[in-house]
Amino acid sequence: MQSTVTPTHCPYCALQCGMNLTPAPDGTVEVSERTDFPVNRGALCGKGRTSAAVLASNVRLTSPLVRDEGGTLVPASWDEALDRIAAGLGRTRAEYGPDAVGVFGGGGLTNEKAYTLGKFARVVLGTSQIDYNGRFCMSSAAAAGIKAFGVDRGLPFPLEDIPKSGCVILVGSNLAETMPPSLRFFTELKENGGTLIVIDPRRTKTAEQADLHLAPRPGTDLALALGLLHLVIAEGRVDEEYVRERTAGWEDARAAAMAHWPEYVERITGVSVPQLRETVRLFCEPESAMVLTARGPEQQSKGTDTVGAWINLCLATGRAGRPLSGYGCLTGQGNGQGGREHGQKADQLPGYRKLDDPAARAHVAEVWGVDPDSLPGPGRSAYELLDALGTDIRSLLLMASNPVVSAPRAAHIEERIRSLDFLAVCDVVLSETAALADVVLPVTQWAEETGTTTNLEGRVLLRRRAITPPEGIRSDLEVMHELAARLGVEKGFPTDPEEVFEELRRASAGGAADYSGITYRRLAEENGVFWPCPAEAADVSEGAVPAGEAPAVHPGTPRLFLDRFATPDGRARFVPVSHRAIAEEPDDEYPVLLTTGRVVAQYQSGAQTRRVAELNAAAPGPFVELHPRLAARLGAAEGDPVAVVSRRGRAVAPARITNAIRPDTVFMPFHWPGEGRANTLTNPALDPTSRMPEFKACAVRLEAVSSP
Ligand SMILES: Nc1nc2c(c(=O)[nH]1)N[C@H]1C(S)=C(S)[C@@H](COP(=O)(O)OP(=O)(O)OC[C@H]3O[C@@H](n4cnc5c(=O)[nH]c(N)nc54)[C@H](O)[C@@H]3O)O[C@H]1N2
Ligand SMILES: Nc1nc2c(c(=O)[nH]1)N[C@H]1C(S)=C(S)[C@@H](COP(=O)(O)OP(=O)(O)OC[C@H]3O[C@@H](n4cnc5c(=O)[nH]c(N)nc54)[C@H](O)[C@@H]3O)O[C@H]1N2
Ligand code: SF4
Ligand SMILES: [Mo]
Repeated sequence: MQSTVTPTHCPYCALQCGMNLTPAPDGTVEVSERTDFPVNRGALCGKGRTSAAVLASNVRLTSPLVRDEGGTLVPASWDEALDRIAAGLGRTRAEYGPDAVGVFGGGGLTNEKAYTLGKFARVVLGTSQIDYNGRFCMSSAAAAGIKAFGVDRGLPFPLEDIPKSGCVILVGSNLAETMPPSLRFFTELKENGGTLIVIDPRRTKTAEQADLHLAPRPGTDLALALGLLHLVIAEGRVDEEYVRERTAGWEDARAAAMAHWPEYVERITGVSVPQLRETVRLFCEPESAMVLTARGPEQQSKGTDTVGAWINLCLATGRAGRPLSGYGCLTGQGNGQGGREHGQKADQLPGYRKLDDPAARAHVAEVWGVDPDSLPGPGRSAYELLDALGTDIRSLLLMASNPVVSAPRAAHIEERIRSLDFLAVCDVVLSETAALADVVLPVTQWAEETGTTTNLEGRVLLRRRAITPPEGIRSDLEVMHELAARLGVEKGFPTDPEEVFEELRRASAGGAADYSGITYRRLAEENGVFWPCPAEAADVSEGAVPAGEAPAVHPGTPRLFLDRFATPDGRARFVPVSHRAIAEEPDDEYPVLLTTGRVVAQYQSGAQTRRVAELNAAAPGPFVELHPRLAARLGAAEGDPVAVVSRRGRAVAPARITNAIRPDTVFMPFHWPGEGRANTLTNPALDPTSRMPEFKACAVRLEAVSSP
């Protein structure tokens, strides 16, 4: 066993905090401060601090499991488990064709794994049916970013720019709980005289830090942004020169905004006209300003238009592609950025290429050594794929997601998963979804394998192997290598992450997310490199390197759009958008709005964090957050069980009564399975462009539950 300190990064969220790992003689691993990484400078949240607990063999999977004749999952050899998967997937393909085999990935996978999974689906299985959980995450912001700017990189600038800006509007982000070490950048913003505005139906820990907190009705951020743009125009605050020189499409966007009078917007959102005016003043007066969105405005059936409206506000005021100004999306998962770039998305090839673009197909097919015509076309989006299980899709290979807990309308999705002919799951723990599988494969975790992730800033990072995995565990790359061989593809699925990365570099070369100038060696030396980073020094953008000094290598691109946007003509595009209602408005039968989200001590479906004692002590279970007025009407006291009922189902959890939430809205975190599962209730109404489900607003009624 190595006994030295290994600098690496956290397994959980997109901040990808730096940490040091030291193996102890008793087999445990110590997580300690690593101060040289600029994003967190040593700080870690409770999840990162306790992340090594999930490496312990008493909470994780240590052997492949297969379902025996009695229907029980029992330990099996790797050969038996892999043979069964190859047979299960192969049988479906032979009987129903390649598109009857589905693949579902995750934004927690390293770039190497996400890339290999996409290649595995298209080259080995020949299926178009692959998508991943990132569809449920930042897909609306990605779609809006591509429309407006021509490229989707969550933040077009490093986090360290935030404290130097004049004003930041945080739309539907509770980063004090979801990315705690990043709060520092916003505290420094205020110390430097900048203003923080938070938009959230709840007065969250983040909202408590704000100079101004707006609490709109869930699902109305689109109208809110339009109302602000209306005032910008009415008050003569449009940056006409910028609009003329750097944008296109202003007239239509302007007309759409003019139809959204402040009084009308007040009626829709519940945010008062004086508050709208104050927001415009604070946003427009300083030299520079930013808008950052997270899942609040994005996880809506109109998330793409909503983000588009916030981008319009930035463009009209000249706050994009200028120093210390811009629009950014706070991506969520550990590799939420890289995971959306290299081909595990239904319509995508590596390097953020489009699967239906003949030039992209030809480039990638050449790297893969296959005929471009053999590559399938685009497949279904995540919810549509899960909804087709058991009907069009008969077998599924699932890696790094737990949809039984995290998918919308989860009872239906659970039933769809149970109806599959064959399910194989690769995971580190026996998640609620893995428990339904025919075969479960135990895989290595972050500390046990090397690989790259790309954090929310677009910074590509090297996670290093710090310890030897326990006996009997293999990596996702080894799994795909073995399955490919069993399904007749002997070559092209290496098990060494660096070898995969070298191929990814070539596959991404020339694409929007160009990694071709990045190597493991550079990543180890430079503490991360921002994409795009093409291999040729000739491509260095103006100003990035002192004049006359030709760089040996491209320095990477911390800041995008300063000279031009990534559109063919270099101009950003306004989108003409108008308010529309949420897919399911409250009515007499379901009079209350439900919104969902997170708490600081649990991560996602909880598969990992619910196995950590310290985190469970801090966040032991689900709850229903509601206003005292709603609680009184229900006759519920603090801690009483409350039933929340939607058209999709019923969930029960203890009441948490607080006046920090709007009286027309209840909130549930989604980290738990069982009776308190929030996703039993949520509405799978999809955004027409991003195919994002409406996690953040549906109609429910509340019922008192008599305690036993
Ligand atoms: N502790 C913890 N941290 C995490 C995660 C986790 O599970 N736990 N997950 C990671 C991932 S993958 C992600 S995507 C990020 C998510 O990070 P965030 O987006 O910060 O997380 P959420 O709690 O889903 O939503 C943020 C806020 O949106 C508000 N909101 C609800 N409805 C609306 C609305 O209609 N409009 C507006 N403006 N706001 C609304 C909620 O009240 C909530 O406070 O967190 C990452 N970090
Ligand atoms: N109601 C509601 N639902 C939501 C959301 C919401 O705000 N509200 N947010 C949505 C969002 S933003 C997201 S990102 C999704 C996330 O929801 P999920 O996709 O369920 O995410 P996780 O719980 O992180 O699941 C990851 C699984 O992969 C395993 N794993 C971790 N690392 C690896 C690895 O390297 N290889 C393999 N094979 N497995 C690994 C973990 O143990 C875990 O079981 O939930 C979505 N669902
Ligand atoms: S904020 Fe995110 S990356 Fe940082 S320690 Fe916590 S979970 Fe890990
Ligand atoms: Mo996410």
